[in-house]
Amino acid sequence: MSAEPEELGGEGTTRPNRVGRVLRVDAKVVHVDLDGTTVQASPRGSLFEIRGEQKNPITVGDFVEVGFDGDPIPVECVLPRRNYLGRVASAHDPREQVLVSNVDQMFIIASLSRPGFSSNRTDRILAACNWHEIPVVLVLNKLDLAKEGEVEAITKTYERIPIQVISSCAIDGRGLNIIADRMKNKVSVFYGPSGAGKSTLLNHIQPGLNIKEGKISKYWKQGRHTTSYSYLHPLKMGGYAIDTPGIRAFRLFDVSGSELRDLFPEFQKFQGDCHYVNCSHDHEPICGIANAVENGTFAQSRYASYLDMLDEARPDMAYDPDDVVMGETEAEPDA
Ligand SMILES: Nc1nc2c(ncn2[C@@H]2O[C@H](COP(=O)(O)OP(=O)(O)O)[C@@H](O)[C@H]2O)c(=O)[nH]1
Ligand SMILES: [Mg+2]
Ligand SMILES: [Zn+2]
Repeated sequence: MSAEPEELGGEGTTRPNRVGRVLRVDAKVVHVDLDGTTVQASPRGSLFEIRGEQKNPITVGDFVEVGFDGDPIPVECVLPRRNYLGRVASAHDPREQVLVSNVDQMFIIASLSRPGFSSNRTDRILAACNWHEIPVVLVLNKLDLAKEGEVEAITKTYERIPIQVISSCAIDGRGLNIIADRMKNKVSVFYGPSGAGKSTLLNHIQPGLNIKEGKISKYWKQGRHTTSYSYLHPLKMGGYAIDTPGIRAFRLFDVSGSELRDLFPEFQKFQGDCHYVNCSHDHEPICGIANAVENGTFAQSRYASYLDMLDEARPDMAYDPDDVVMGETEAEPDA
């Protein structure tokens, strides 16, 4: 027999929870899309107990089950994620903050001026996307403000990795078709520093979204955040775009030194020249990466980003001299 008709739902009958998708997360409520209607729901307290090392139990893009009873109605559970993007929550909170989930691709929106391009920030996000196996496109926005040769130099560095690089101008429309073509029927995240043009680009790609944009002013350097929460926007062309607030710092969560090396795919080409198989490309005397940086075949900026992240990486257990490998040598008490 099929389930009870809804009108009969009362005490003693159980109605199956409805599955919806999280559009936005506020402090107390989450906005959930239920078959085209947005409802506000409140996470069950139990969701906060099972999150482990994660700061937030629910994020934008999650599929959730919501119940019927209560005001606001409860989010009962979060369905397993296909993927997600995470980082260290903040300098004061070492837990993992989950930024978005269930996405097909990330557009790192960097700007060429106001704010200027940061290779360190770009490389950090790029490494995080590699870690979480999220395909990436790098967008160099504000093409109208680019210094001569800048676009070519940055493009060359990132195409070597390789990733796709699109230069764009949200003011005159250059590059927008290429971005839009890639977004069709996909879930895309727009991520990058505040003021890079994420919201402006999305407003052009889908007129009518009416996302608030930052005003041009001499105070832009103070980093006013116009977009203060992430939002999953359904797209008329098919798919979704997630607009995010600007980021300042980005630290990879729980990645070890050797794992970090694998997040720089260009190392592969040169690491055969390293003297040590497990070379950290940091202090070793004969290092293929350091050589390549010296002779200009590996970008100095990427190498600097790597060393910066290596400083923060979790030590590799296997190389920790105090670590006892299980089952091999049991530490003997001093005789
Ligand atoms: N010159 C120029 N300004 C842009 C471009 N794209 C966006 N802006 C401006 O940059 C400011 C910040 O844009 P906004 O979309 O709010 O950035 P967001 O913080 O990344 O969402 C706004 O004043 C935009 O008008 C561009 O391609 N060229
Ligand atoms: Mg914005
Ligand atoms: Zn090396």
